[in-house]
Amino acid sequence: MINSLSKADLPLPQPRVSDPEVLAAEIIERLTYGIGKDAKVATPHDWLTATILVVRDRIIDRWMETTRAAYNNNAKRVYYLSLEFLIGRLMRDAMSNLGMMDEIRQALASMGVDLDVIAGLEPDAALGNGGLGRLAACFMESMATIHIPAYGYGIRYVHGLFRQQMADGWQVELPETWLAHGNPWEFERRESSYEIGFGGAVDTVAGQDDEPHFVWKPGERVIATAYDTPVVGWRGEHVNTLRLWSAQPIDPILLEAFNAGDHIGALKESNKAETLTRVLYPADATSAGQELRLRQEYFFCSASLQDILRRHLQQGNELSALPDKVAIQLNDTHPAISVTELMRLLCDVHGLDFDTAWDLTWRTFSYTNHTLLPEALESWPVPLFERLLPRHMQLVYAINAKILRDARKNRNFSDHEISHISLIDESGERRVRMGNLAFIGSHSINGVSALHTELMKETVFADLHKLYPDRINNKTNGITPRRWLMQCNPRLTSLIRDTVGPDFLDDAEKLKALDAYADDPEFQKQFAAVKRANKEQLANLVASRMGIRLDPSAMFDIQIKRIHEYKRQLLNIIETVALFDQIRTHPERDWVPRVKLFAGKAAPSYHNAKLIIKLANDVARVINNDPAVRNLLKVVFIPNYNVSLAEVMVPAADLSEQISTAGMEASGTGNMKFALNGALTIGTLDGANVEMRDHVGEENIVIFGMTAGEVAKVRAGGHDPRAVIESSRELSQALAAIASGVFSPDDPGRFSGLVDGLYQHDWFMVAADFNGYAKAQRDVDTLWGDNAAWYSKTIRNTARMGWFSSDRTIRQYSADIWRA
Ligand code: B1H
Repeated sequence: MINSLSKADLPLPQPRVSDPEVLAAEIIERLTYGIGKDAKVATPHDWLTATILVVRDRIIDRWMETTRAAYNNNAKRVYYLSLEFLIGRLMRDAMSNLGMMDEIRQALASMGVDLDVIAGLEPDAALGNGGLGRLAACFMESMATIHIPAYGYGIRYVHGLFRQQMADGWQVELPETWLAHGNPWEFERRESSYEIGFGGAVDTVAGQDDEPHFVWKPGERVIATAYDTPVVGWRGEHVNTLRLWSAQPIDPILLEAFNAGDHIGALKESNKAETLTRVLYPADATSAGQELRLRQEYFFCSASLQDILRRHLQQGNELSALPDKVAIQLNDTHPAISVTELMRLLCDVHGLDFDTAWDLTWRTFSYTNHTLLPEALESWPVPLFERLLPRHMQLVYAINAKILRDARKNRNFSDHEISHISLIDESGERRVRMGNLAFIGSHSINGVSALHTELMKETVFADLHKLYPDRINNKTNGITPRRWLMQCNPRLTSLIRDTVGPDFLDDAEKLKALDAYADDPEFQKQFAAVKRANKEQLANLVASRMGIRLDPSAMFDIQIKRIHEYKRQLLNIIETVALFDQIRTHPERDWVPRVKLFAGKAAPSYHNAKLIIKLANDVARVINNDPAVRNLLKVVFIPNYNVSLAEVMVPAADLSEQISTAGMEASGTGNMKFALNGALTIGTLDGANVEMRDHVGEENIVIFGMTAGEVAKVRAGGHDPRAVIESSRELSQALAAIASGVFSPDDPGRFSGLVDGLYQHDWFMVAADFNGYAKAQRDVDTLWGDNAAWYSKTIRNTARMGWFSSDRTIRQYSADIWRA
């Protein structure tokens, strides 16, 4: 009968209430009618799915309202294009933001189900490698929280980041299967699908005007289908969409081939299409450089841009209004091909002339750079680019010609400068520089910490910065306090609320009110009790997963992040070995009991990173089994680091290790999570550590080591690591022990290569910074001995970290870049 009603008369669904009894009834209903399970035989997974569906219903009401409001206001929308969204588990986040955690807990308990048990079964969606992907997830939550109409666009990888297992202390990679039990959060949108082409050729046809028109005839095509996940902000007021694309073949099966008996050949196309979105590249801060990666990048950019233009036009907007209604943020260069794709759509599909299209394009895009590491800067061999994306290659040349002509004519750029700003790197095999393409195609280029942004101007983008001096700006990263305080640390959240009231829940900067309690002995006691309980929780996890017992009264000293030489887990391990020596040599001294905790994944092809994991495990085995250490030192490498593990480790840290070689960590965000949760930071003046020092006060953070400027100077002027090592007895003895096989008696030479690297070049300044680091660690010991001083500092960290909320970061993007 719906046909006879006008759409305005359609009945609206009943608004949902969140009373435990109603919730319990709904969960049962979902179990029965949604999943087809009798409550009596439902598995914990069934309960999880039913609960998620009930929580999801509450989000959907708001989702529709939000989407409708953006449409009615014809609001400017923000599109965050990212090859990674490291979202982790969603259920707790959603319940907490909707304020229905206690009610759901009660509803489940009334049916004999433990919320914590089923929450622990939710897969950890690891569609990202590390900081860059997690930042995208924090940004999505903050954009919803501060009511910015936004879409995240990415890839729905069937396999996220690999599962890490330890085999005799070595990392082994296993496939991750987050979709094995289905994904109740997502909605497949078959109606939102687009054709994506690859290869083929470009035809030129004469247009009515003088300009030739180009028609790309791709040799291959696949379909991109959208899967939408709602992203709910704090207090559930605004819901945005994370739209992830999945690749499907145009013809699921080639029937002709099948009927001719070629059963494998009949599925070839289908397999090829599905391969496109099957796995996330596990490289972090390194360019993957494979054809499949370029295909992934183009696939998701093309689908996203077609979708964005469709929405823009469907609203009745003119193409000329694109920069007023659409802001597209490129999360690093991974989506940089979008610049040429938008040009292609505007020129070839919508018939705009090149100059008009270019003007709309660079005014619409903005680009965030996340690293200066040369190995991470993406570039594609011209022949590969040309074969896969022939039309885009033409556009690269056309854009390049326009920019270079202008630079030479109007700005008097020299040949040398021209060679640096060119989209084509001609220094060896010709390659397309994606960083330059993203820069030239954007009106804003931002770094992710103050230091990183300055270094960007001085190094990789020095010449482009000279050409466009107004475009580079800084947006220091942030973290969402919902997940990284309220949700992962409910004990601390309650204590803060009981002490200073609830204002900080809506504005993290209100945490400042805690400052007044930093020296209050009673509050210190409560703060310490929270830390202690969180440490017990982590100790339980370690005991149950690894069979290792930890003493929660020891200092928990934690380094968790991707394993990379520049992050210097090696420095931490070497210092641990030196400490081990000292404890055995001077058993009479008053050593502070410490637990050194590590976790993190290494890129599967990164040999030294994998060796560092093995070293951590070898050192752990020897130290943990040495009776002379008398439990004064324990070393633990927890396998399979992911968002959920971080949520347990971050609140339990006393000491946060942020010890990268200065100038190499663009920002870091783990550093912020720890400090917010009341850990003391030991760190270098790198990335956002510099700004953290400014905010928490230099007396409340332990800084050591060379500055970025000093590192650059020493690298240029010749560093003599051998002399440095030989002048430090502690360091040379620790290195000798590692190199000679004290920790690897089964293969004494296992680590000689790692140690040789330190003697020969010490690129990451491990030897150079060792003494400063070791001394800083002893200063930390001294502080630990003074309980009141320790908590006075750590409380001030929590109190002063509010500025690092991603709400602040997003407000800055919105005000300065998106103008949304
Ligand atoms: C960061 C990456 C990255 N920077 C290439 N660059 C990748 C590069 O798969 N790839 O090809 C993946 C990731 N990730 C990190 O971004 C920085 O190292 C951190 O310092 C920073 O905090 C984070 C967020 O800005």
